[in-house]
Amino acid sequence: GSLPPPIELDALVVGAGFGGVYQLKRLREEGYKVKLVDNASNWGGVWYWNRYPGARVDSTIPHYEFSDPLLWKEWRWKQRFPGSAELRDYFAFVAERWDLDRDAQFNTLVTAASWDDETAKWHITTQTGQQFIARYLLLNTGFSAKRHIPNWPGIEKFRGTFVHPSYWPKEEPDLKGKNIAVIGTGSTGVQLAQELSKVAKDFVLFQRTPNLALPMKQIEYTGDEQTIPHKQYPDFFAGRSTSFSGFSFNFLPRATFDDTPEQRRQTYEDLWAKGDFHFWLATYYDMLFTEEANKEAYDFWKAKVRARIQDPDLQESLAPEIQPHAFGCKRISLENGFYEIFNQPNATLVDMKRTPIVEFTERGIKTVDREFELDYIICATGFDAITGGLKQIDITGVAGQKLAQKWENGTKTYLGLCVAGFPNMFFTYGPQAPTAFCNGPTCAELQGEWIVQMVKDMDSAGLTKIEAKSDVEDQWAQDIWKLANATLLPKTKSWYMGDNIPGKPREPLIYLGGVPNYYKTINDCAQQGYKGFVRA
Ligand code: NA7
Repeated sequence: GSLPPPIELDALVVGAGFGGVYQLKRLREEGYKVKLVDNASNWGGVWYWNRYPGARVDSTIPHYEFSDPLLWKEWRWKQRFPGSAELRDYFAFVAERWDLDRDAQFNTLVTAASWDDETAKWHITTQTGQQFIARYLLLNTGFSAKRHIPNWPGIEKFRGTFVHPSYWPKEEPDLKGKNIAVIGTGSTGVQLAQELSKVAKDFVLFQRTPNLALPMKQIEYTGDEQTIPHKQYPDFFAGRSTSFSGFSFNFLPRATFDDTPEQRRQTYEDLWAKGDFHFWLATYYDMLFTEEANKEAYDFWKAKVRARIQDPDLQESLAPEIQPHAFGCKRISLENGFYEIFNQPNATLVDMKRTPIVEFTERGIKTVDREFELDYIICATGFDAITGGLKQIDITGVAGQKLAQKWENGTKTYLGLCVAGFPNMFFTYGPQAPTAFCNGPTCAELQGEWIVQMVKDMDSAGLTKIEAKSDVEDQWAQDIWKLANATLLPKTKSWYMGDNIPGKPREPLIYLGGVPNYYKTINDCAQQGYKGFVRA
């Protein structure tokens, strides 16, 4: 049949995770006509898609929730690190309390958006050809909207089930007693391994790089009691914008070797005992910046982990004698019994550095030295992180310029919020912002609030078009490199640097100056009349 006429809006919000939810709520509150669309069938963003066994956030509660008292006064979590299903329940609760459903349209994939300079509006097209016309295009597509599956030879030959965990079937497959392989040891692979090694007949984990994982220290909440008392919540939430990584904790004010070996050991032990990301993001301030400090942390980590693994070969694969990469410069996962898995007789670790995958076969996976017969292969090989989700939308800016083309040889943004040549388009949790080094809901609120204020300021000034200048964009890219070069991240292969996708430009995809500096920078810009932007 014929398509309905385009829907005219003040803003189209793309993405139903924390970022999009916050913007829909706030912009509507300010009186704007807003719609939110998402390719998923419901709320949750990453938590809609990632429903594989063991899927769980590794930020604690109450870091990982909205700061609105209307919500937290009523909502009760069951775990300190909630699982995917509980997070979806939370989103349903938020949608209900904030009355979001009436402005959401699910099962709607945005495929293209094109800027019309004459009217200063975006024309947005979905997969079904539906059109939206919006003054502002607000992309909250997260950092993992585009899956990555390596092109190993023979994948199509495999007769069993092959799945990327972010496409987990809604109808839970019966994995009990099956032969199961997981490829990849990022957060997803670690979480899957913990669950599936318990139910599989034979379980095989394919590891290319060891995950320098830290003990999660999960807590079950039975009654009203949560780790942080409610009366402390307002201070707690306010504190997120003063922490390097958007949590309630921060780096210690002293350097690793300011302490005596005795004091240092005690400090490490204390951080370790707290679980969570403390050993990563609440440790000596020089850990991510100097090799000696980093190695000291690694050596402590290594001794702790090796003590949990019986087999010396496995010790060497999982916690190598020689530090494999800078600690904390590749995403650390939080684990629950991960290192004990391989003490079980049904579990095998394939160290792909020693025995790489040669090909997939009808029956399973062939490495250089053997073939594994498998029923399930779960390809936990991650995402074209941070930029992939934006580049896969066909976005056309001023004078026909395409976003994907503009970013072909390197990412350019201003403030990690927008792009020169693409007026009135803003994104959260995207490239060159604290993304992934900032707790998600923290960034959703800090960046989201900035965007809402910007829209309001435009209207009170009677302006309709806001666009970053290209010289400030070049400067921002330089700043991003400078901040990164002060750390050990550029020396480490990771998706933070674009290393995981063949052919992707190698560059720091995130802002490493910490949340407080970032927050100050974007707020200063606004206060100085949106310095670096042309507004008309
Ligand atoms: P990640 O963290 O990108 O992990 C992907 C894993 O897959 C990682 O261990 C990779 O090894 C491995 N991988 C990727 N490509 C290959 C190839 N070609 N061969 C062998 N191994 C490969 O994705 P996750 O889904 O686990 O986590 C994503 C984020 O979600 C996570 O960081 C949190 O922020 C939440 P590598 O380390 O590159 O050697």
